[in-house]
Amino acid sequence: MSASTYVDEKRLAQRLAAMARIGATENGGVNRQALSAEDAAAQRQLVQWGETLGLKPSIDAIGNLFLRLEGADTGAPPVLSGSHLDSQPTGGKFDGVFGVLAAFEAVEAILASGVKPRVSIDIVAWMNEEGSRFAPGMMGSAVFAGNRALDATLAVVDKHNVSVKQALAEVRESLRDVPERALGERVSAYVEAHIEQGPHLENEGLTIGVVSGIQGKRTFTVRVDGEAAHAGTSTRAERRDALLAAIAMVQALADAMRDDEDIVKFTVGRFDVKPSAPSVVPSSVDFSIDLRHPDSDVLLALGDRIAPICEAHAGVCTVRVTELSSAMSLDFPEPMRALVRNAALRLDLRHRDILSTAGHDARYLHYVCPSAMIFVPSHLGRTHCETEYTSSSDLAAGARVLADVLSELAV
Ligand code: HGY
Ligand code: MN
Ligand code: MN
Repeated sequence: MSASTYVDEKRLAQRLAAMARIGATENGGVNRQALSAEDAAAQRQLVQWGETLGLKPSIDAIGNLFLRLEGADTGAPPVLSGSHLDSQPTGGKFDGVFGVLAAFEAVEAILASGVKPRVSIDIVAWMNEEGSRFAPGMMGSAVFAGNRALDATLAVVDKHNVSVKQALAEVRESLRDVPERALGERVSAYVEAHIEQGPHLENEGLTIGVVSGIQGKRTFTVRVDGEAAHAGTSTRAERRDALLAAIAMVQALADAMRDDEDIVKFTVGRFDVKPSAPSVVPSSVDFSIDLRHPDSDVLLALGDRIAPICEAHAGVCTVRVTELSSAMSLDFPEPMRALVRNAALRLDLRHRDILSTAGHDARYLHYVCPSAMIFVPSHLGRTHCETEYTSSSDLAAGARVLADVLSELAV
């Protein structure tokens, strides 16, 4: 019998519910930001569950956590499957964690099927996919794939000036029994299950999305410097109000990025005003820009307009635009997509090809091995919010497809 037969919907739902209690928010969501105490607790929980199945844990220098089901050929590069355990500050119960626990469920199903895989299967939880505490996101997978330097990544700080290196040392302390593994070992394939984070599968009555690729994304930080002054005594002529300059920049950028088709995605999600005191003219503003487009040429051209637009609206202030990440659109290889499609067909699950407009760790694995993604529906497309929801049966369907794809790749 195929591995998917052994996928247990209830067990998967129970594990997801247990993870959702770690960092649970009052409104039914999750706050489990990268390298927080909650993130560490989730990782410990995963390692404990792995022990019950005899899986071997390991962690690499950037904090990616792996659980290995050893294959018969111990020298062969493993197949990897997973996603991330970190969340947005007001995140949902499924973004990321579903991919990790679907991989766990798939491995448990493969074990139950009695088939010993030829190559090892590593379940992986990538470090800091979301990029809310430490920017940019997908740090773990980018360092693993050699797209980002380890030292520069360890030096990134959060808003309290805590570095990735410091925060990682604390997580490492709580996982001190987990052995270290070399960074960026060879991988034979990667498959990531994830919620769609859009409404299309649900609207079309489909259960599985065969992900065709991921749209491109560029991220920036903008620093606007003015000068603090008294709100009552300083004249308009004297003021160098960083907030007013930053607002002018954001409005001009939003106008420039606006397209009638609503394909360009432009977001300023962080906007920090200093000193943020009611009677002080703002001295500085830091804000983030997240820009996405499926056409890499358009993404490049639009992203290159950001700095000139900011400079044109700086007025008496100064501005510095720094690009944090630049990732072009990508297509997953057709043979990998066919594995997902054929597994869905055999399981009689309604499916279609779909482009991911959200980013995922699979982006970086795509650069080092044949990669694929499996989507399951997101109710009303809600995500990066506390009301994120996918039914247990849809989650189990995604895990079944994953179990059969992993068996094909590893057995
Ligand atoms: O930003 C993204 O697309 C992902 O959810 N981290
Ligand atoms: Mn995610
Ligand atoms: Mn996310």
